[in-house]
Amino acid sequence: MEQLLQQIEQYRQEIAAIVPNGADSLEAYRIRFLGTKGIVKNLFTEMKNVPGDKKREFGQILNEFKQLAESTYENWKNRLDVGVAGQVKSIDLSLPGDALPLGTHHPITLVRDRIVHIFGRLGFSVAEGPEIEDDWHNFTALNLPENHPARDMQDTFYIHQNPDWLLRTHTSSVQARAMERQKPPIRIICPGRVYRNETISARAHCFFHQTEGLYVDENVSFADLKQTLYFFVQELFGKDVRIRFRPSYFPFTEPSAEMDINCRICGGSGCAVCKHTGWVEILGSGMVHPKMLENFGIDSNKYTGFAFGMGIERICQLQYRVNDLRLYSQNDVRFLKQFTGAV
Ligand code: 2NL
Repeated sequence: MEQLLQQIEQYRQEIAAIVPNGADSLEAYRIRFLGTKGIVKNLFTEMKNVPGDKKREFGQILNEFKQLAESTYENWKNRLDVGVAGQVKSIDLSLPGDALPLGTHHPITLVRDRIVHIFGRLGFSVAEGPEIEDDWHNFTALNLPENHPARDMQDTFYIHQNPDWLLRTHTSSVQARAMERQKPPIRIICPGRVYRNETISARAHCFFHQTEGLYVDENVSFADLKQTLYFFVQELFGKDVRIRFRPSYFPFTEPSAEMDINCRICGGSGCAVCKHTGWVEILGSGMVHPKMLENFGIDSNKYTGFAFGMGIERICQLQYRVNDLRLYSQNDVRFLKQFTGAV
């Protein structure tokens, strides 16, 4: 028994040191260790000489040794198959190389970049800001009063260390920072990730993506808002898209309106996405509240502005028919590789 164990240990060291330099020497290794008259087989025939109470222990050692010999063989085989040119006879150097698989853009990235590109052509530039915000930029400056439900712990992630800090709940905070920083004319588009304290399901997630836009200058009117957003959806969905505006309410705009487009999924005949109305909401918008302009020292008698916000996941759903929000963040390659479209 003692002798056998010593012998196995020697074989182990031999296997660890082995470096086959081609198919022939790998085959020699296979015959020596794994062949029908090879070392592994021989060791197993020794089983009959091992005393009964040691058989179990020795059997285990033998099995481990066998696995080592086999996996070493497989590893070398794999390495040599794709290995250094010329070492293995089976490699035909005249064959074309393997194509490198190309990655794809994430659908959120694709849609975000399309949105940004369309507004870019209208003279909007991209603005970004921090995802960890303070109360002023995320709420107070945007005319959200002290006891607004959005401020509730139930809806907003606050940072433990400092109750003034939170994860931004919309990208409006980026526009707030822009108004703080620069004087009109301001024409910016603000894409980014936002956070809400929601239970994750097919229809809700604790983080998602928005694009908001802001245009402040002299003589900016509601007609500018309508025409800009109409142009935007025509570029995104095609010239035949139809729109309608419905009155709405946001604390930071007055008047406010939500914009619907005719359902691209069913073409208006009625489906689950448009809830059988033929229309789907795609964004909220309005004229920037004068109080907001004044919050940033912008003279609301001289300047007016419009603003809008949309969920990127929502637009993605309309373009690609993704029906479960969780798919966007699960990183399942089977999902991701389907999005090969150009930006
Ligand atoms: C929606 C609606 C909206 C805004 C966002 C905004 C930002 C500033 C000033 C005024 Cl700094 N308005 N943002 C305005 C109207 C609607 O979003 O449904 N978003 C997903």
